[in-house]
Amino acid sequence: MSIGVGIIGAGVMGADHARIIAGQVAGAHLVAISDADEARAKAVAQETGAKRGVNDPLGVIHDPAVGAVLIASPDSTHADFAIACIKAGKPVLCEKPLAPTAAEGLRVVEAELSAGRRFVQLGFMRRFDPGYTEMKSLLNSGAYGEALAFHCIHRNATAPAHFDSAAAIVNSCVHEVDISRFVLSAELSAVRVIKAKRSKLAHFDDPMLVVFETDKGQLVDVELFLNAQYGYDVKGELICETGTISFGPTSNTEIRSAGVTATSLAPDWRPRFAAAYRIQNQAWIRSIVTGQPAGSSVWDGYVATTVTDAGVKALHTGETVAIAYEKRPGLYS
Ligand code: ISE
Repeated sequence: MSIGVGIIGAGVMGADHARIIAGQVAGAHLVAISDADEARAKAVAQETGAKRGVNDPLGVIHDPAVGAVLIASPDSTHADFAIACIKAGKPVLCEKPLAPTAAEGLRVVEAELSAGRRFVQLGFMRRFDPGYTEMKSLLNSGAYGEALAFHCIHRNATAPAHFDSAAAIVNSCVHEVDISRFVLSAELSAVRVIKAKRSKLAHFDDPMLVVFETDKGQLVDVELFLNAQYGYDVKGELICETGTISFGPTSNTEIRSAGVTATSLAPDWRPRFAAAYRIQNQAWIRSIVTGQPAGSSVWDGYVATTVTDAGVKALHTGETVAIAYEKRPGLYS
């Protein structure tokens, strides 16, 4: 059986997902791609062998040949499209973040609760990255004692022109929020944002240090530097009682020349997390067949936006902000 996939959004991530579904995922085929720019949808459809490229997101969701929907449209549209899919009874892989704010994200939780089952997998792809998954299983082995702190580095070469300091937290730091909850099996309970000296090459507060406390008393510190110029660089180092755990270089090829040893860095997250995206998308298709949900849930998406709401407040006030959540419904236990 092959599942017909419809994609909403044919931008950077929509096009990347289309290529992954078409070329690297078993048990699925592309049916339709929708984008507000119909020419872009048609171009991606033609490149990836999808039957049609359109500007009709609801038409794609309701197309009987579409058995599952991948949402990669602008962040502010994720929640409404996810709710339309839940109402249509279609499984969804929704790019992060679930919504720009927790209040909007909660509407998707409520839609799943009304439907009585989970439909949406959130695209926090790092949960499928071999580096982070091994880090989590090494921690869980108990061989290094308890985790005490987690140092995270999140650097982009350049940030898009529409980004501001809040977007750095809502759109970029949200990855660290989800992955630290995943690795530490803990909830984030407070957040503080410290601004560094601003780079002359940045148009918002960049770099920043975002410091979280967890409900287990651990610290998670995130260096966010979205105009680092030199490339895309994500690092994580877990500090445990008897050792540290971090992942190695992501390029296997090392060049030694002219007195220098070099490994290359990806220009952005797509090559850096190529394995994670492929494994994630395959896990999504498999979960539709088995009925066993995979990856982050809508609840995880709501929690992440609750944390980033608090992060934006901490950014504006300079204070440490406590984070409070709704009660977790049984559907997500
Ligand atoms: C972007 O939207 C992503 O999701 C990338 O993974 C992240 O590293 C980048 O900072 C975001 O802007």
